[in-house]
Amino acid sequence: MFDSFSGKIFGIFEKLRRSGVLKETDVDEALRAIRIALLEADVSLEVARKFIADVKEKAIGQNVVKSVSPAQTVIKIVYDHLVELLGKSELPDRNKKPYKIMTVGLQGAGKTTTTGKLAKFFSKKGKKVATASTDIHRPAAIEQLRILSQKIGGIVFAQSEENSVKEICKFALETVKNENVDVLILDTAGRLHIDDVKMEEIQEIRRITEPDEIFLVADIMTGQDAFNIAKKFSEALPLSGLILTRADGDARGGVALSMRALTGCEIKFLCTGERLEDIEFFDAERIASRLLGMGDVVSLVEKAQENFSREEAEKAAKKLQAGIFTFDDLASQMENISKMGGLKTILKMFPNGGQLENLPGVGDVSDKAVTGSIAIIKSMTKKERANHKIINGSRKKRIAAGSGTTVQEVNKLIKRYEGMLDFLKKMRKKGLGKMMSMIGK
Ligand SMILES: Nc1nc2c(ncn2[C@@H]2O[C@H](COP(=O)(O)OP(=O)(O)OP(=O)(O)O)[C@@H](O)[C@H]2O)c(=O)[nH]1
Ligand SMILES: [Mg+2]
Repeated sequence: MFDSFSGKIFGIFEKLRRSGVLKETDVDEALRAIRIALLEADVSLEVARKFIADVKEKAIGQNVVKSVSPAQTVIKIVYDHLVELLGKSELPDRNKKPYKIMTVGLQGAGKTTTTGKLAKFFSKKGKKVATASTDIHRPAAIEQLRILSQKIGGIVFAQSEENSVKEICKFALETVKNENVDVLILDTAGRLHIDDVKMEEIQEIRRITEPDEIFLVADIMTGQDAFNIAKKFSEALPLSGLILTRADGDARGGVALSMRALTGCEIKFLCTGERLEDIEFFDAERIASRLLGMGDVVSLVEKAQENFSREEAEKAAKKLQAGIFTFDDLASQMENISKMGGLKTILKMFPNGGQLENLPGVGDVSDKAVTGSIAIIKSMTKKERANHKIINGSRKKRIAAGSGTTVQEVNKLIKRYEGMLDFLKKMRKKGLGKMMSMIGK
């Protein structure tokens, strides 16, 4: 969603960094370019204008041109303001018990899916979670949530058989009490539009259940409409936060960038896909780092921790640091990559990773190709895996036959592997330290 914006900003900063001695006009030019990038990302004129004015004021105040590292100082100022624009939000108070969450929103915004995602999110944090649906209007809506909850496993489906919202709420509350549930997530029916009569019903659910959080689920693909939706809902209900869905689509990101400024509502979560794990806490600092092409090492590490063990990760990191990356490592990385949501997801967290995705041979690494590659590596001998240089023509033929692939495919994989070795060398040279110093912390 932020790829194009992030790519442009990265370009602007690269230019600044390269220019050595900065002049006032260089800074002005960079700010103008950032303003255009913001507008192109669909940020409203008003927000973009204020952003640039604030950054400029700060830059003049700090006399960046005369500072020790002018480019770095400008980047730091932009970063700080971006964090402010995105708006820091508090992680929901998970220690209150029972902690009751209600999701509301327009039809098809992704409420039910998000209810499932939240259930998984809290369940993974060791909480006993219950879900229930008050959507008595759409046939199969309750069934949809039941299936989702079952898929997660360990979730209490606190659903009454009764066909009245009031009874459903009461039953859910009783179940929460009887089963000692930590977190209750209540799904509601979609509103066709904000003036829908069903708004009355939401008020009723609210009165009965007294939720700690009312999250508005809004589809980011609706673009500027999302602001009006958020504004109107917040007039009718005390919203405690927003959850933006379809952040995986090709929406331009302006909604996420300006939602906080325009509505004052905290963005709590971003949803980035249809799977139950495609949800992330909206952490302004991390997103700002990603936006500025600085990568998001923290998210990357967290994602890795969720998917493989610490020892395994440490072992792999040590080897990488030493510049060792064999075919065996590649096979196990490939397996880990698919566990972590695929290469595209991971690359986005690297500095300027959105751009890496477009490199030839990177973006097209499909799941099928990954399975094929693993088969090829498994058909190699131990020696071949440790040293690819010994793989000659006849060895290639044997490997292809053994893996049910062709010599061309074996060649392609070896080439790609060599590319990775090269990339690794470059990454080692650039170093993590430089990335961190860019953030200035
Ligand atoms: N790509 C993508 N699809 C999503 C996301 N969240 C939800 N969806 C999809 O959007 C569709 C609608 O999602 P639901 O959760 O049923 O939406 P809802 O708001 O509950 O819909 P109603 O109950 O009919 O109002 C489903 O096909 C979901 O898989 C997301 O973050 N990304
Ligand atoms: Mg629904």
